[in-house]
This record gives sequence, structure tokens and C-alpha cells, in this order.
Amino acid sequence: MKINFNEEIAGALHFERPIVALESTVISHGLPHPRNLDTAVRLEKVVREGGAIPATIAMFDGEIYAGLSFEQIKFLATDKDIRKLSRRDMAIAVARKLNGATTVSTTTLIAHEAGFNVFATGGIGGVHRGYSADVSADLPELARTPIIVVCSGAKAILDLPATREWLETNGVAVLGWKCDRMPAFYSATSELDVDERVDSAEEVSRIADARRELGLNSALLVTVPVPTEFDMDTAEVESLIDAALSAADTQGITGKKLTPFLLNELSQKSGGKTLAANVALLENNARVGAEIAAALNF
Ligand code: PSU
Ligand code: MN
Repeated sequence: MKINFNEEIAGALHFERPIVALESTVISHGLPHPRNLDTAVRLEKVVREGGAIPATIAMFDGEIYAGLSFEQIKFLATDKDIRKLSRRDMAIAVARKLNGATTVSTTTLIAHEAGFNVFATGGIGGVHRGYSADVSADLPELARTPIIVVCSGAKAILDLPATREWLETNGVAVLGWKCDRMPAFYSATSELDVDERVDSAEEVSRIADARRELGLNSALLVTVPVPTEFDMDTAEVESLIDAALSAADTQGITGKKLTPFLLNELSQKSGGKTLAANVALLENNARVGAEIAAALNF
């Protein structure tokens, strides 16, 4: 796979400095303008403050890039024709020379190919509610890629118990960052257990070493609760989600448009509360990602 690295990332790979991969779908499709641009820039800054180098990943003119310029990030945040790239879209994007934003699935794939060990994001995709055949391509990618993904669980709009079962069946370990229950994106906790609680980056590093020695090829999910000030009440989130889902149903929104539609509905209907929580957890996860990347032994 040909990946264009900027000078900083090429140097970081050469000198084995800690790198944190960041996705671009959250910039192009996950957050509204201008919040998306501020957040993308801020996430890179937070990773740097944590002692690691940020590698935001995207596709321009059908070529893969890891480590973007401000101009490239701005383009992702403003252009209206950025394709949301899942694994199935990659070859099409290359052949057609498209501009595309990478989801958790493609960021995971590319980050691993690039030799990055840690990827920080907001929430992974998963099994959608009601229609259990709509399973995000994020899940199978995590099942076959040995990388550490730092996130706040799966997005609350999904069927979280079904998503958690999927991860278990397919061998993806769910670690709780200083928590015993799996975070539910906008809410810090849920009824779902994590496989193991971890209280430091060194603990994550030891588990990652062991996974490597065992030759296992699945991702380690480090799930981090949203910062307390932004933690939303589950009942409140649930009623917002119910309304958003019925709006999607009425308007016939399905497929790759569903997730961005629901996230936007929630933000509108909550007076920006879900958006504030989303940005806060993204930043916090970038911080934890940097800490873990800096603690790894490989
Ligand atoms: N988390 C967020 N905002 C997002 C996403 C995740 O906080 O926009 C994106 C990720 O890129 C994830 C994608 O991979 O949503 C999942 O989309 P789908 O359900 O269509 O697979
Ligand atoms: Mn889907």
C-alpha cells in the first residue's frame, strides 16, 4: 500500500518516536463546520502536548496521506465532496482519484500498514439498532488488525449490547481506562462490562506486548469515559436518540448517511450538548492515546 508521509511522520517512523493516528471522517462528516476544523487542529495539538506525533489520515486525488498540512485539514473540513471511505470504497477512490475521509475501518487499516501502533478516535461504529444487518465495517477491521484503538466505546446511537457481543465473538479485547463498565460515548458508563480495567498506560503496554507475543491479530480497544463535566444522563440521551431515529426513518436515511445524520440530529435537538460532549471526549481520547503511544515498548 502506498502511503504518503509528510516529513515529520517519516522522521518519527525512522526514529521510532510515538505516533498517534487520527481519523478524518469525524472532520468531514462527524462534526459541523467550523467546529470540525477547530477540533481537528486541537486534536493534533493535544497529541503533541502528550509527547507524541499526530498522523491524521485521509485520501486526496486517490492517494493516501498520513500526516496532513493545515491546508489539507481545512479542505477536509470545508469541501462538500469528500467521500466517506470505508474499506469497500478504497479501491474506487484510488481508481477514480477521489478525495476521501477515512472512517475507523480505513484509518485502522492504513495506520497499521504505516506501522503506527495507536489510533485515537471518538466512538467506533457498530451494530445499528433495529436493523441488525447494518453492521459498521469498523468491527471486522478491528477484528483483523493488531492496533490499539482509544475511544469512548461505540457511538450511543448504536445497539451497544449487540456491538459489545460482536467484539467478544470476534476476539477484540475491551479494556476500561480507569473504569469497570464500558463507556457509552456521551455517557461515561453503561451496564456493559469491560474485559479488564487498566489504570495506566504501562498496563496497556504490557497487554499489547503479550498480544504481540501470542501472535494475535485483533485490536485492543481502550475505552475511555467522557470527561465528567460533559457526561450526559443516559435517559436524556436515549430520548434524543429515539427522536433522531424516527426522523431518520421518516426521511428514509440509510447506509453511510445514517451515522452523520443521527449525530447532527442529536446536536440540534440537545442545544449543542452532544456536540460539546463529542468534542470533549475526542480531545481526552487524543490525550490518552499520546500517553499510551509514549509508553509502548515497540
Ligand atoms: N465517532 C465520532 N464521530 C464520527 C465517527 C465516529 O465521534 O463521525 C465516524 C467514524 O469515522 C466511524 C464512522 O468509523 O462514524 C462509522 O460510520 P458507519 O456507522 O457508517 O460505519
Ligand atoms: Mn452502516
